[in-house]
Amino acid sequence: MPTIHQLRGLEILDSRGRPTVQATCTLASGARATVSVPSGASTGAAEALELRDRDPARYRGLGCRRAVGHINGPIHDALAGRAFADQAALDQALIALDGTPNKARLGANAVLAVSLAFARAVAAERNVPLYQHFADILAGTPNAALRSLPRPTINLFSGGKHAGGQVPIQDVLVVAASAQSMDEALAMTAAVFMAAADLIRDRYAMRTLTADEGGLAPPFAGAQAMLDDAVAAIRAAGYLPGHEVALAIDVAASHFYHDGRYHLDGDALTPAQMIERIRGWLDTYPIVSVEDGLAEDDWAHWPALRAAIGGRALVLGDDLLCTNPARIRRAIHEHAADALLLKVNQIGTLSEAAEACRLARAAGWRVTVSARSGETEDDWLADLAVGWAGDQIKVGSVTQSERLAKYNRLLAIEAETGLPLVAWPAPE
Ligand code: 2PG
Ligand code: MG
Repeated sequence: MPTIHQLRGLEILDSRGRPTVQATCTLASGARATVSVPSGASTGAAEALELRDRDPARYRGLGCRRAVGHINGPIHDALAGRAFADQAALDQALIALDGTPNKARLGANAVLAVSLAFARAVAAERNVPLYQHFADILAGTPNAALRSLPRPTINLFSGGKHAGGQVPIQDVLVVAASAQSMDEALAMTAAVFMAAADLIRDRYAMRTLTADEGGLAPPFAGAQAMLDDAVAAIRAAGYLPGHEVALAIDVAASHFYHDGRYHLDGDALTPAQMIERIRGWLDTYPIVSVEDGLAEDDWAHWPALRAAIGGRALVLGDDLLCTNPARIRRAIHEHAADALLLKVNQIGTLSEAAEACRLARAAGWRVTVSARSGETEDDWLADLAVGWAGDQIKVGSVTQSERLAKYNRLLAIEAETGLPLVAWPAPE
């Protein structure tokens, strides 16, 4: 049984230059692993609490010394010398030690770093690849079968909180629908990205300056211009929109929803009008996935959104669900969505994220495994997406090393396993 010898935390910097948490777990066997955790900007209100120092004199209050102190102090003190039968036992101990519903005492950043570092150390102790260990954790058995590689949904254009809010829609993503392999999906997406960069230079007289997740972020006139330009880039790269390359969008609607209205492109839309707007986009553009088409607290209208677009595009919940099993249960019950955006730091332990994944699967939902806008060079997310058989992976653009670390790891896993790319979306 894996026995924890030592836990150590370190404050490091993420891709935005903001502090985040790294943890190293050493087991009694000598196996040792280090993990870094990401951080969001367009966060859901129901996410577990990311503990920040709130000292305005240092990193504008965003320091993580308290979270790191919790790893080196109370978490190490409580867990060192103890043996844990499995990941669930370790995570239970962390949840009990924290004692709050949202990890507010120790910090979800501290708790998740330990949860993941333990997983990676145990994988090393078992001498199995991390993706296999993740698969075994989800299945609850060793040597669980691996199914497929996730199809990447790759950031092309950015807006919202990741790009200074020049346009309300947060992401327009490229889906290499006809790609047969990860290698092909990345090459196709890179071709679209380069075509888009040329188009942006000509149309907006802009260099290829990129947003938080590496997407292009010119001053689009509105959502429609963003989507028109994406389709133009697909064509310019020589692909047939919809058939070879499709689009996914993260509307991130929570961030422009106030007083019951969606403030989009100069309009103040009612929820019904917002749903119609999205349906109109689906009629015009090859969109196969719509994330957060409505706001996180607009529960009353999500079922109507699903009824309007379900079957044509995924109705993907991010802020709505926050990888939170209770919220996912409610969404399943109310037919509010049909796909889960899974971000482990929204909930704070691997075991709770696994429960979220199992719930979604049992309801017949698709699962998109997602990075955060503030990432690190760590690549564990690629292993998680393969181990948990994510249908999609969302990591950001094909630029910037904190994004490419995950794509490069997916290429290595593809070469190692020969797994096929998941069949989605269905060929037209
Ligand atoms: C999202 C994520 C990733 P953030 O909204 O889906 O794109 O953003 O990490 O800022 O929450
Ligand atoms: Mg989102």
